[in-house]
Amino acid sequence: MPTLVLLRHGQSVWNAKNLFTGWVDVPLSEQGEQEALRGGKLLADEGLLPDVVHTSLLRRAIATANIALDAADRHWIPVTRDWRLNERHYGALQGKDKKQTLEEFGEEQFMLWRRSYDTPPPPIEKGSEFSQDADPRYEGVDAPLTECLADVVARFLPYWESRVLPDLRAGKVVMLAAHGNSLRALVKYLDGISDTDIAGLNIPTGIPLVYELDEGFVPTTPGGRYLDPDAAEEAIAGVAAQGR
Ligand code: DG2
Repeated sequence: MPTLVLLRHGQSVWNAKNLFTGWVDVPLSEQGEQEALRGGKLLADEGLLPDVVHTSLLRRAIATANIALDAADRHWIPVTRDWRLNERHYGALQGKDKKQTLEEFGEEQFMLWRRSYDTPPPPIEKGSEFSQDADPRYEGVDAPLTECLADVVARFLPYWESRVLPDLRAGKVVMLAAHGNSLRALVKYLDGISDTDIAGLNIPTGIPLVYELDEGFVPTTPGGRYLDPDAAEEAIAGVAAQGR
């Protein structure tokens, strides 16, 4: 049965500081490294050994995959990295404090920017401190200046179809090491979640979420299965409460 392991990176230093991150390339915090290690141990304990891994171009996802795969003794598997797995570009909010943003703009606007399906934050100014326009890793990419979740679905799905599905079809256990919102985009697609209901879905850091898929690549258990459901439940509440 095709098996997909989704892993949001461990806590980053900006997650710990409660800052909007998006495409800013911040490292894991010490806690995040521990979460990645725990994620890898959970995979090993379960005997769920990835054959290939796909990551974003951001070091928090890359480091998480490295640490987790090392812990599961799968550090040697083939890896593919692509900007299409990147976090949602958070536009002009990148680098801003979530609590201050909530206080300044109010709950409704804050949640529209964080969780609505189709309202992007204001675009980031080119050349500003947290923009990526001079970053060589995006050479040749029509990099966005902001994104809503619908934009992430639109840029992620071509990658899913052209790069991930062939691995699943070949019978490989596929791990995707990515981000809160890029994984929300994929889960929305896999589980057929509505544009409205996806607002209520949050993904915790560092806990593997496993999907078994049928021959049509539809999840056999909607929502998949977290390898540590109690820790996931607690961490999901923490993500939902960010900014408060
Ligand atoms: C977080 C998600 O992304 O933030 O960009 O700030 O997964 O890369 O840490 P990640 C960010 P929220 O949408 O949950 O506020």
